[in-house]
Amino acid sequence: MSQEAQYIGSYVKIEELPQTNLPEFAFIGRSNVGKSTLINRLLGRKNLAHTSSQPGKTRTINFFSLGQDRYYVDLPGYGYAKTSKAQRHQWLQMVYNYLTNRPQLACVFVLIDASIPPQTIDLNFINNLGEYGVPFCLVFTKIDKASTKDIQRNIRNFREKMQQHWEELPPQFQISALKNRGIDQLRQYINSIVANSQAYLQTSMP
Ligand SMILES: Nc1nc2c(ncn2[C@@H]2O[C@H](COP(=O)(O)OP(=O)(O)OP(=O)(O)O)[C@@H](O)[C@H]2O)c(=O)[nH]1
Ligand SMILES: [Mg+2]
Repeated sequence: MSQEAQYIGSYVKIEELPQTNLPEFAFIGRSNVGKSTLINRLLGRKNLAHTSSQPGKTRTINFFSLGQDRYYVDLPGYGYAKTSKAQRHQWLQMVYNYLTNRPQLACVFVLIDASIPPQTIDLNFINNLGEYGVPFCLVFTKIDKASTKDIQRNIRNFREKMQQHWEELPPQFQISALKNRGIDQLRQYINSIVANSQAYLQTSMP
């Protein structure tokens, strides 16, 4: 099967999204955490998803396909200081509407910057996902950006903070999208979900 990467489209309304039953994998996290960079890695392309050193680059729900069996969905990040109240409100509506009303959504990857200590905004976002019952995985990223000791301490502290609210922690990955580290493990995890969803579709056919 071809593994060709394609840009499908950019959307602001849930009703406009592609109507297929392909499994979707969405990437969310603070602005500038590296969502678009990671999607490019998974697609094997340099800048199909637009990246920037300035936060607030991705503003819409952007769909990409890889091969013919999945979509990767790039979302605008949260926590960008220069957004107005109205823009923040619009973001909340658009992103939560997508995350809570999309049966095709197989997994949400929440990106956490592992080069800095735990951020309340990330913990709050994750707790909200829990309240809405949205399944997610954690992707600790930018592991190239600090010493291994600092990275591991930040990750340990983040897990400890999460354990104050969660009995069980979700699957976790440690990556550097910039240096191409940990990407294969993430890709394998996604591939296994895609394979399972194909098996499910086949067995549930009339
Ligand atoms: N050191 C390091 N930098 C990274 C990594 N991933 C992304 N970056 C850098 O972080 C900056 C932001 O990357 P983007 O992929 O545009 O971030 P984003 O999360 O899509 O940001 P928004 O679209 O604004 O929400 C860019 O300068 C990237 O080169 C990484 O793993 N390590
Ligand atoms: Mg982006």
